[in-house]
Amino acid sequence: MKSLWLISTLVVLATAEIIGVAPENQYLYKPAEDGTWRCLSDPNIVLSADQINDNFCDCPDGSDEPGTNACEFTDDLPKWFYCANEGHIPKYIENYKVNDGVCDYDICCDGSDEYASGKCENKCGEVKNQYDEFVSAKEKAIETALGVKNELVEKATEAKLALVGQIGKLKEKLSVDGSELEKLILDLQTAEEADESDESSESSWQPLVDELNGFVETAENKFSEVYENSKENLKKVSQLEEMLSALVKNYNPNFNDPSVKQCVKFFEEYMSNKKEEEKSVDLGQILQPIRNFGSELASKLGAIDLSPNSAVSIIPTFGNMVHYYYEQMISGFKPAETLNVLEKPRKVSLKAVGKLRESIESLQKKINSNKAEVSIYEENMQKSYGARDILRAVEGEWVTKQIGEYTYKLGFLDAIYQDNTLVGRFSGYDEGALRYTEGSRCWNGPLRSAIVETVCGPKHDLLSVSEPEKCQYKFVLETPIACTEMSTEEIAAQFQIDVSKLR
Ligand code: MAN
Repeated sequence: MKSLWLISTLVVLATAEIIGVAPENQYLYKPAEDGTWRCLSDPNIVLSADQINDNFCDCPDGSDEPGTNACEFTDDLPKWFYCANEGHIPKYIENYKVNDGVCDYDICCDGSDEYASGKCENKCGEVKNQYDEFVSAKEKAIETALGVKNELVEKATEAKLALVGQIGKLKEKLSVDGSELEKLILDLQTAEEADESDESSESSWQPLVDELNGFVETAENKFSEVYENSKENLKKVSQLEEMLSALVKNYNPNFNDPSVKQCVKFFEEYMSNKKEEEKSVDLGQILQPIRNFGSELASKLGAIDLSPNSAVSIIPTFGNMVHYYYEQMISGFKPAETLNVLEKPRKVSLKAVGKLRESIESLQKKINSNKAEVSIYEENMQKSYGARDILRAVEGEWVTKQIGEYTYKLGFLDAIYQDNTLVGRFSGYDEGALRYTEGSRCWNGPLRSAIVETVCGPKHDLLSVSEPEKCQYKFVLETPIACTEMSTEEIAAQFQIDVSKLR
């Protein structure tokens, strides 16, 4: 009964149009004048026109059965049935789904895939509504997401510019510091050379120092001799004074001797004019300043800075040193004042060399740290952060979501964690996917790693996670980063009918 219905239906359709064939291909099924028809890929096989859609497969390419499932659907020779879907979008369905008792509204909303039973009523109106809603919602979402993405692009551009600026500034500093360093090194060389020549001049002073020491010794001896003589003379004067004192005390004033009287008068005048007895001075004490001066002068001569840059411009001559010594002696061995040029010790230049070294060291440290910073930034500039460097905009951002038994945390340019287990560290971004590698080792397995596929959406959201291989994870992340302009066809391709909502 059913097959009778099928045949009669097909006959009716045959006169009008070939079922399962799109209007633009109907001409391929036009029979010849003599009522014959040839298989499309094998024109040698001649059939009669009523063998088309007779539910028997005659042509090897299956072209004689576009409206039935009589010819087998294979991967290398798929067979498609055309659904007109009047009022909505025409589509093709696999021929094995034709008249299989299932209403495939996601493809044939008009129910024509079940034309034999006629059990599937046309729902293209409802499906179209769902589709229109989906498309407009999707277009809106894409628009919003693209807006967010544009902001991210701006942020990324700013971040990159800031980085370029930072590198520029650091390089400028490096160049200034580099010149400063060169200058300091030159200064140091000069100071060290001066120091060396100072040392050599020190040795050239040595004979002079030796001569001076000899002179001091001779002077000491001579002075001791004079001192001893004067002591002897003082003793004689004192004896004479004693004798005259006895005369003054014992002479007879009644005895008129003018010579004696004049002598007594002179002596009394002498005694009254005489200063208080000078304290006796120890010779060692007197000689000590001479010795001190000698050794001080010798050490100062050794220490004097005679370098070309030295502040010491007057080099003492032997003559003025002798003069100094003489002055010292006659001024009661007071500390030296006249040769204060000798007060300029070499320590000043040593201090300057030390200071220069310190400055060079700290400048070198600064330069090294700035160089390291520049190389980090330059390395960063080389990294692949996607078109227009968009990932720079999400640096430091994390997306967290509980999926199944774990809480996943994804840091864009950082790492992914499964609870506290490191799944991987960010290692690159290409073909729209983020890669994370070098995670913690899987028990008896490899280091954990992940691929994060991105799909367009207005916000960042982890949609799913799977583990296709042990400890190798696949995440699906919704993010504006993945958004691009989409054609209506591309949006339509994403539409999936919600059969549960069909009345
Ligand atoms: C943990 C998780 C899993 C992983 C096993 C491997 O349980 O990281 O994802 O498969 O370790 O031992």
